[in-house]
Amino acid sequence: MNKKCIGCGAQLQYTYPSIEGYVRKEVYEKSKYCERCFKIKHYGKLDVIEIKKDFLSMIRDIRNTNAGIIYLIDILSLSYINNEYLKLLDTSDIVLLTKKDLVPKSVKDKKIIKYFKENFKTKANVMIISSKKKYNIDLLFKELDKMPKTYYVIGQTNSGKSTFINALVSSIGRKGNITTSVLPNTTTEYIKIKINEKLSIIDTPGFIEKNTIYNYITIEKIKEIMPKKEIKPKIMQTKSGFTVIVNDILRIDNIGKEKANLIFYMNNNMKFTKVRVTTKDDLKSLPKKNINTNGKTDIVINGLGFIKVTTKSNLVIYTLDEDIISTRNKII
Ligand SMILES: Nc1nc2c(ncn2[C@@H]2O[C@H](COP(=O)(O)OP(=O)(O)OP(=O)(O)O)[C@@H](O)[C@H]2O)c(=O)[nH]1
Ligand SMILES: [Mg+2]
Repeated sequence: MNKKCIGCGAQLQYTYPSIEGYVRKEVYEKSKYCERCFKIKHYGKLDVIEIKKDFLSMIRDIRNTNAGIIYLIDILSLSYINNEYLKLLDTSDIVLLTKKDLVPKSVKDKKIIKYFKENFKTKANVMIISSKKKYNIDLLFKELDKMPKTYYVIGQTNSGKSTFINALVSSIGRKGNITTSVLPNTTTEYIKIKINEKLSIIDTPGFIEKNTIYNYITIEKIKEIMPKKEIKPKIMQTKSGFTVIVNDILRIDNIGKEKANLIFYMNNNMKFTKVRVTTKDDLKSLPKKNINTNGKTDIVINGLGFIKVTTKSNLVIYTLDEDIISTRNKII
């Protein structure tokens, strides 16, 4: 048995149904995909499998070769707190900020790049892409073709690595076969794609961070709350002593003396409700974090989106885990 799934990179096997790369014995010979990728592709059915990898040692191994590194970060999840993988930015040749199509059109690329370079203190070549809208994919291809070699595409799970490689492959008129999905750990092993004689791209399994909402909710929920279209910011003004509740996932209490101005950048279908701080609900029993804003603060709920707070406010945030809450200087 030495065939690999062209969707996720796992070694195909017919012995252990709950382990990566499984196909039924009868179809092993003719299968190109493992059963899980086949189900994702044809039925949109998602099964999560856990991968245990030491990503930092994986990157060390990559650095010991002549290969380059392309580091992908989902623009909506940009956060510089609690992220041990950010030190990898410095050894990356190119940083791609992905899913530009979700960011309001009024926000210019230049502004995001300037923000990123200043706040993340990197000298890497930073570009903004949307694989979904094929935005900047041709430009990037030209960049890579100037310095052709083997590049590893790395980044957090769901940052869009496989979707990006498929877009790159289709920009040169070929078909991108790698499986992509909203579930964590879609790609399980390296997948090498030869673009031309000199240029190859290797897809890798994504890093799983502790501080992302994906670790705390079901796949159905991930599908429901992941932003899918250009975000229309939702403005909520909250008086002192009032609370904003967002679906059944987030609660923000304004415990300061002044009104708070909150602008939500999340899935456009989220439901917002205002109640008094004294109102008890299930969200109030969740982990919480006190946040003081200075009028130029974004509160990032990693995986869900972010809230720009344009007032000096004293807030208490309740959500599934306090580690998914962080702050940064405002991006927009
Ligand atoms: N809106 C939008 N969604 C995107 C874009 N790129 C990827 N996605 C979505 O993001 C989700 C994750 O994409 P993948 O390409 O599977 O992410 P990955 O980084 O390969 O994830 P792992 O294999 O788990 O490490 C999927 O639902 C994609 O459709 C983009 O440019 N725009
Ligand atoms: Mg992938």
